[in-house]
Amino acid sequence: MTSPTEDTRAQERFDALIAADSRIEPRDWMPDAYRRTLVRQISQHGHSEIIGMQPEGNWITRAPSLKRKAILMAKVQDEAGHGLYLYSAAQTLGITREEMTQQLIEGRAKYSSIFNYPTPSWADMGAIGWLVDGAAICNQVPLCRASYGPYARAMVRICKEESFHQRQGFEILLTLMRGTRAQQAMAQESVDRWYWPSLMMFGPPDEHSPNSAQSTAWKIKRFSNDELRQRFVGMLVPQAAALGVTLPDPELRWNEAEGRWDMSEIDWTEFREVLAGRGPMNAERLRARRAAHEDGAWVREAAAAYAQKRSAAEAVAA
Ligand code: FAQ
Repeated sequence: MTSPTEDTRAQERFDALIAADSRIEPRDWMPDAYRRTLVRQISQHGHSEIIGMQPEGNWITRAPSLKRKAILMAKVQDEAGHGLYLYSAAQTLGITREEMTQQLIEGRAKYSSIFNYPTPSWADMGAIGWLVDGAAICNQVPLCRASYGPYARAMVRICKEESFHQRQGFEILLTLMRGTRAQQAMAQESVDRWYWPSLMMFGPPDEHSPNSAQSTAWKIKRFSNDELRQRFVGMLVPQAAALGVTLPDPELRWNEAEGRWDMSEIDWTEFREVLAGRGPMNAERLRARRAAHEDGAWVREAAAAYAQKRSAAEAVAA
């Protein structure tokens, strides 16, 4: 038990570290609400990477060439790795990997809305890389400066890999856009489907973002949802022109007077439906994750038995 004076001093130290833009480390005292916010965000982020393997995993057996298959496999493997870094970062806050997995497979945890959409065409591999990884980078580069050390450090490595992913997606779309009319149409159709969901990845508009004020005060978030969405659109416009694809928003234009992009209203009803578990692929994503967990039970048992055998052998040798 700590005394009220000790608690006040700990809080003051925490506030001073945040004010000085220093990092909070796992051994440091932190308010319970800060810990809970980080567990929430980091575990959701980890779940997104893990569930995020499914839409692309769908194309590994059908990639159009051996080279494309190898690249796609490497990308999906990177996503598994990102999930593991993030789960490890969350574990430093006191939650176990098993708890996080249970929350996910029981449908109690959120993961990014974007992974509840289907991938019916090969061009979707390009659109996911260009738009989904592009949005992920925009959101995650500022998280490299998040106040919690293990999260910020995980982000540095993740962002390096995401920027490679984004380029490979762009290159898939560029190849299609330099191809036949049918390939160009496939690329455009895919961009039309992924554009709006990728804008939703940044979260609700600022005035409906309940967590933003506190997360910004704690320097977990450095920019608001709408600021990052604007930055993302600004990044896409010249890239879309280079690709020769049209962004599916007739209202999209630069507003010189206000220094921002004007755009059509995002369909927030669709966003809320996806978050409520009623998106096109929510049920399938959870079913597949649950099945993978159950199918992997023997691997976990074998690994635990091996670890026990090894530590028993080490105890005898010592
Ligand atoms: N989907 O008050 P806010 C990737 C929830 S990784 C689902 O604004 P906050 C890599 C939010 O959790 C993509 N839920 O919340 C890849 C909150 O609910 P809660 C994942 C969403 O936390 C690429 C409620 O709405 N990236 O793509 C979404 O301040 C390709 C109210 O929202 C991250 O997780 C959404 N889109 O801001 C992998 C980045 N948006 O928890 C494979 C880290 C909001 O109170 C292939 N996370 N919600 O019940 C963040 O930066 C923040 O958590 C935000 C949301 C910006 C997502």
